[in-house]
Amino acid sequence: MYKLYWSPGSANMTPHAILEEIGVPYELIKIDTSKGEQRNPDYLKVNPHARVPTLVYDGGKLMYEAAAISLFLIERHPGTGLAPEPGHADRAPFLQWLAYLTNTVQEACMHWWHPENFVAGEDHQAAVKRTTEARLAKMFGLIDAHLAQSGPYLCGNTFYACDYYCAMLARWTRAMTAPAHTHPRVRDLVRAAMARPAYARMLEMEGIAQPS
Ligand SMILES: N[C@@H](CCC(=O)N[C@@H](CS)C(=O)NCC(=O)O)C(=O)O
Repeated sequence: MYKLYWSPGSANMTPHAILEEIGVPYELIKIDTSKGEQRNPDYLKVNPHARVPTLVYDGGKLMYEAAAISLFLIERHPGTGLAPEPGHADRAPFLQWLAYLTNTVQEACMHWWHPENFVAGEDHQAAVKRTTEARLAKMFGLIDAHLAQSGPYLCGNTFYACDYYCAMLARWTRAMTAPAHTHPRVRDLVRAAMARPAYARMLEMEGIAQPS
């Protein structure tokens, strides 16, 4: 049975929704990052990077990185349709979007949520947040333009795990001046994710809501 270490609304959202899509039994182990539980010695043995999510599989093997966990789970459980097979025409854009979202958009979100990890001093941190917010607005603007031209989903007509990832990151912008879902096509994508029972169950289980 899988175990997923998670914290409400964190990068676990996507792998958590995918576990719900797959429908296998799994155990959730809460690590409340708002209380600093990711730095508890016991959890550091699980993930020395002090981050969530971490997946436990095959009776004790450990894996972290939300995008990698997502792909790993999908490939282990064929039939979800959440990733195009190698050779499929959607494979290249799927990999592109998943990597872009986790490398670039997610990192920018981390600058906004945790400017103290990047620079000292309140003024500097406020400046990092302002700059990051403008960068994220531009990124989601470009995503919105792409969806307008080639959507309704990131790879066209099929909803994949990269769309879940985009919906998750859109939620992370909810406290910004111009949240991602104020872009109409991004909003439609978020609504499409929320309309999937697995994503809706994940939101409920994590005790979180998503503006859209
Ligand atoms: N690249 C990692 C990042 C995970 C990550 O940053 N998780 C955040 C929550 S969204 C976390 O654990 N933060 C705790 C901390 O920064 O101390 C992934 O995608 O899994």
